Amino acid sequence: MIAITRAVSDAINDCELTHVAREPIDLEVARAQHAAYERALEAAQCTIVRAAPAPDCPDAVFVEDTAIVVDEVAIITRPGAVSRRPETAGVAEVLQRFRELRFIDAPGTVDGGDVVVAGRRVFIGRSSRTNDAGIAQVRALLLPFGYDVKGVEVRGCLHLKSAATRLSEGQLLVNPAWVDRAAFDGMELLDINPAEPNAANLLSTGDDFIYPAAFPRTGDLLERSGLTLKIVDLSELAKAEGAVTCCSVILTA
Ligand code: CIR
Repeated sequence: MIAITRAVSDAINDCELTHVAREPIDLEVARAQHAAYERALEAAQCTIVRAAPAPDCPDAVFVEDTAIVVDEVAIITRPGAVSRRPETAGVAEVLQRFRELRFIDAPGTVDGGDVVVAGRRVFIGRSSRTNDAGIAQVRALLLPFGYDVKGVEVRGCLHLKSAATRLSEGQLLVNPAWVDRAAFDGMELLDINPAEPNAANLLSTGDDFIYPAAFPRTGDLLERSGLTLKIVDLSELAKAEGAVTCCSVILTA
């Protein structure tokens, strides 16, 4: 597997924030945590490929939002936040080595953080970042490859992946306060511990799982259900409203 990552920008303190109050982010700590995250990805059988740094893009470290990658193709998104649109070129530059590229066009907007792929099913959050035109474009681009794309309402959080992520092809980890269970008909759902609302963001890379230290109760639940977790501390990037899935784009080589 390949994990595309990107350095934490010098400007991260100017990041977009939606549901989190601004607090100073310590750049050195954020960079050390990001380096440990990359090591966890390597331990999870990923080869790291870094996009060129984008020091003028405060949110550049959150590469997930710039692309949707499946085995057949990569879709370069048009992020919902205008400040994030300059991030896509550098990720496209890397991804074109591995996949044919397609692009989301105006008026469509999509953040990769809204896109959950589970086998041939693709759930896309309708959020402050992703609109219906964007969802329709992803549907049209993936239909020829046999993917079923479904728009899903999210509330109270930034992205669909704040509320639901993939545990396996048929199973999701969810926070039912932020997304209705009924949206995922046919999938098996595991609920987070409700005392940890941000705990539904888990990163799976094949058979390995990377999970934040911040959610020990849900972490326990996952381990009791048989998963082995690689635990990382991303507390500084959480101040920029980032989590474990946001900091990489995972693809099969
Ligand atoms: C933003 O608001 O766009 C960034 N500060 C955080 C993006 C996090 N990305 C993600 O969850 N996929």
